[in-house]
Amino acid sequence: MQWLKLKLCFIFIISISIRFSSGNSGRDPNGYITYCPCMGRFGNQADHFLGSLAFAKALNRTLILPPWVEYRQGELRSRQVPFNAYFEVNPLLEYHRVLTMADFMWHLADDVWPESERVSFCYMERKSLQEEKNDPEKPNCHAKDGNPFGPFWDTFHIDFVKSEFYGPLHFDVHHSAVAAKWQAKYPAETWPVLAFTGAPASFPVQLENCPLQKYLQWNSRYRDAARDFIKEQLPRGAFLGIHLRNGIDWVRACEHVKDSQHLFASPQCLGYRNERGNLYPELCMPSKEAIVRQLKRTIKNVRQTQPNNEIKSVFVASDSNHMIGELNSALSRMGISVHKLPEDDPYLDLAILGQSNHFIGNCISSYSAFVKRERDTHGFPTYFWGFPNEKDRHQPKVHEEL
Ligand SMILES: Nc1nc2c(ncn2[C@@H]2O[C@H](COP(=O)(O)OP(=O)(O)OP(=O)(O)O)[C@@H](O)[C@H]2O)c(=O)[nH]1
Ligand SMILES: *[C@@H]1O[C@H](CO)[C@@H](O)[C@H](O)[C@H]1NC(C)=O
Repeated sequence: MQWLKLKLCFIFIISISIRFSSGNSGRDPNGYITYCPCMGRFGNQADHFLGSLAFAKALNRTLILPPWVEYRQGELRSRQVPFNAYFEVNPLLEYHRVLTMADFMWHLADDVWPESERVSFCYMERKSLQEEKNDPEKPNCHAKDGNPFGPFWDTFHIDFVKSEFYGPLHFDVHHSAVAAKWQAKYPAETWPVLAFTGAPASFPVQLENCPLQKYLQWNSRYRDAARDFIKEQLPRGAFLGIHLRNGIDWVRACEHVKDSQHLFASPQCLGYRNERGNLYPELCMPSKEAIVRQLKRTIKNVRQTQPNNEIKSVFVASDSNHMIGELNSALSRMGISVHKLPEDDPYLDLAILGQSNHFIGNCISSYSAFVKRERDTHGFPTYFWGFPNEKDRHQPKVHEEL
């Protein structure tokens, strides 16, 4: 046992010295980007993260990894959870220079970003909700106005002394020469840190940035917890993971289906230019009957096409109604058991869905989109509720495309 301890100790020392030589010690002459993931919950923030990572790379600035912003029922202020509470930092370094916000603030901020030089960046003036703060002579980003804006920067005791309006510059580094324009307008010598009031990225995530998901890897805590759950709680054999997004907020979100071409993550199944069709309600909110029908169809399909790797169980992730009773009674005759986590954990749900042999997600949900992107990096299959549209199923053309 002793050699193992020694070896671990050795690895530990090496990794410490790597940390100091690469990330923490030196100041990046090409500057930094920091931003508040101030829009939406995890799925939205993850979309924004990938875009921000690509943006930082295009500008060749180090990306400061923001904490994740979380909302708890009954709390007025958001909570900030360190980036590495869920994900590894090191794999990201294979793509680009990054460091956690805590590392930056503790080790570099005094030198790189003194309090008197903290400028917040927004596209154009943002009005404060408190009317008396709006000075027509002095437009401002009001970067700390409201929740989660204030609580986010407060986590690291950051206040801004000035605002900078960067319009008409934008973040689409893939389809324009805008990165060079950023560098020309905001050189790192005079602007060592660009601090954005929101993510420097689009929502939903651009197609070009989806593959960056491969650098976003669950930390060992989540990898182990997912593996243990699968091994200990699910019957041996393949399992089908499903995401049921059906809480009351979702019912309301789905009302927007009728007046849009795209809604949230819908390009993941419909295509960014609606190449694979237009929105319809069942994509957002499938009926219970449709869910059961699609589950049975998927399980039978896998039985026929992969007889050696039959689906033995279904793992359900949901923000609201897991339908465990209904699904168990519908599927038990097929010899399938239905499972969920004993305690709600949106991150563990995601990590398990990422590992399932098959996955049915909600095309509109960016939470489902996280799972799809992760699975795509492994070549694991993803399907969506109500897709393709049952009404089109008889038309051979749609079938062929898929
Ligand atoms: N535990 C758990 N939580 C979920 C699940 N689905 C959604 N949620 C919660 O609901 C949030 C949904 O917000 P996002 O992650 O931004 O994704 P979205 O589905 O596009 O939803 P909106 O942004 O609210 O329109 C998640 O971050 C979770 O906190 C689930 O399957 N399991
Ligand atoms: C990008 O930044 C790094 C670190 O500051 C630097 O070593 C490298 O030369 C830069 N690359 C370009 C193309 O400017």
